Amino acid sequence: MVFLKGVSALSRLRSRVKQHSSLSNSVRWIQTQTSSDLDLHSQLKELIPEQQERLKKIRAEHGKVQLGNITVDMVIGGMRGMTGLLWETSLLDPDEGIRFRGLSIPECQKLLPAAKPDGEPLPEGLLWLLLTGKVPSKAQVDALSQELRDRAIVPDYVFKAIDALPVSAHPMTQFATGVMALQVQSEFQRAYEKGISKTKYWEPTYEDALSLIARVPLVASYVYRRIYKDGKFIPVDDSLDYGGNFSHMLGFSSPQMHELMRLYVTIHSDHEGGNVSAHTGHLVGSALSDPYLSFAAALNGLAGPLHGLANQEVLLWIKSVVDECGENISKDQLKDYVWKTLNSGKVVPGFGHGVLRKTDPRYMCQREFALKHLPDDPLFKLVSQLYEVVPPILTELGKVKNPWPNVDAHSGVLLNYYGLTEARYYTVLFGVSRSIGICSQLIWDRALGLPLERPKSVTMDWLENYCKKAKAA
Ligand code: NMX
Ligand code: MLT
Repeated sequence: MVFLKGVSALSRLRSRVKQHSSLSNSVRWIQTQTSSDLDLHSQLKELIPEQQERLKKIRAEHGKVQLGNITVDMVIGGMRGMTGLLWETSLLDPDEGIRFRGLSIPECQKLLPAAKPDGEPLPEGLLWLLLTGKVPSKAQVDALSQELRDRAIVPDYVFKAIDALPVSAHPMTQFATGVMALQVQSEFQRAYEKGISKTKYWEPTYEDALSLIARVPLVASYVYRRIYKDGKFIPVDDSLDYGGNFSHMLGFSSPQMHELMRLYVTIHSDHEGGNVSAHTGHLVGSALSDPYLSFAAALNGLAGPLHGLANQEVLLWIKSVVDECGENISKDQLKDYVWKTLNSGKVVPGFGHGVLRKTDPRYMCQREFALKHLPDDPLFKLVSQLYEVVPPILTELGKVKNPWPNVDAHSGVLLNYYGLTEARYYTVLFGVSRSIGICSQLIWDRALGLPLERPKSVTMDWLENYCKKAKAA
């Protein structure tokens, strides 16, 4: 209760800062004038017209070029392999994995500014990269960190909306509810109601997107402390960066956990446009729903077990292995357990992918983190054993297109090692991270004037008739 009051006081204090927003805006404007290279908004403003021209040219010159054929398999099979979306911030190669604006994960680890020498990339740097396509300097990242801190204001009614739910509600339900309550502050909605011209849509979208990214760690940590720490909330530490502060507000102060959080948020931020959460955010945004509405919808997709909830499922499954067989499990025992899972009609969580056909590089960089910091952890050892045991079994099934581990196969054991043991919470961490990719693309969606998304659907009757006619012709 004492801490709840602390949070209320903090948000009241921040509301007061917000009331003086004209002052803080003018301060930001003066900074822009003297050192424009530090201001993300002004960089974007310069970039947008040239990218608008670029897209116009692509359409004018190549609008009728075919990108592939649509087959009946694709229509029935969840649109696999069907190219149908424009997504600027990242691109996924089936064999190589994700590239953020052209940079692989190891390249991001090398090039993006870190909190300490040879440290993990700061997520703010990735946000800058996703938005501008340019690797930021440390000074630019520090300026963006500060901007996010300034925007991290969460009104009390958001916490009250969460408090209206039973503590037993799933953390993702509580988190998505908090994000919906944040929507009350949408600048896009306000501007639209006032009749903003479509040429300016990107500006209030930028405001909402940056504010949303800044605020979700406060909402997410509130949910965590409410459910698992008797409502003893921890206020923001304004001396910390985005990932470090998120870890701090959750209650984890070790420098290694801060580093893990920076890496975690960076690698989970974006995975091109077709995954369920990104696609949902983009689809809902295409109706000109503001970033809060779009991102809340995306979170509801992320909460499904075949998508983001898989990280929860992995740790629960690993713990069920330990409960049944102990930590020193033999390879044969592990094989039997995997078959038992499959024979009971379940998937092996953390393995397989809709696009990837090799081990996910997000899995590999987490493995490297574990080898460096927790090589003797028994659960990490179990994850390593699974890497050997599961792929041959999934291959033997004959139908699994990708038997290799994905990002979710590894994240839980790292968090568990540093004391974040509550698996049901893990998807919320994924959600906070994904705000960076989805919101970055939403800004570009509005800047490029992308239209309402509306693919054609057909019925089974339609398919049968079409195929009969095609055969006869
Ligand atoms: N365990 C058991 N069966 C699997 C697995 C797995 N890990 N992966 C795929 N299959 C099955 C799949 O269920 C399907 O069976 P059926 O024809 O009986 O319906 C068959 O293999 C063909 O599926 P694919 O074409 O290989 O995979 P698809 O693209 O449909 O699905 C996933 C991709 C990720 C949904 C699937 O691999 C899966 O269910 N994996 C486990 C859950 C998981 O780890 N999800 C996280 C994905 C990453 N993320 O964060 O979102
Ligand atoms: C993701 O990060 O969104 C997942 O790997 C799922 C996907 O890309 O389809």
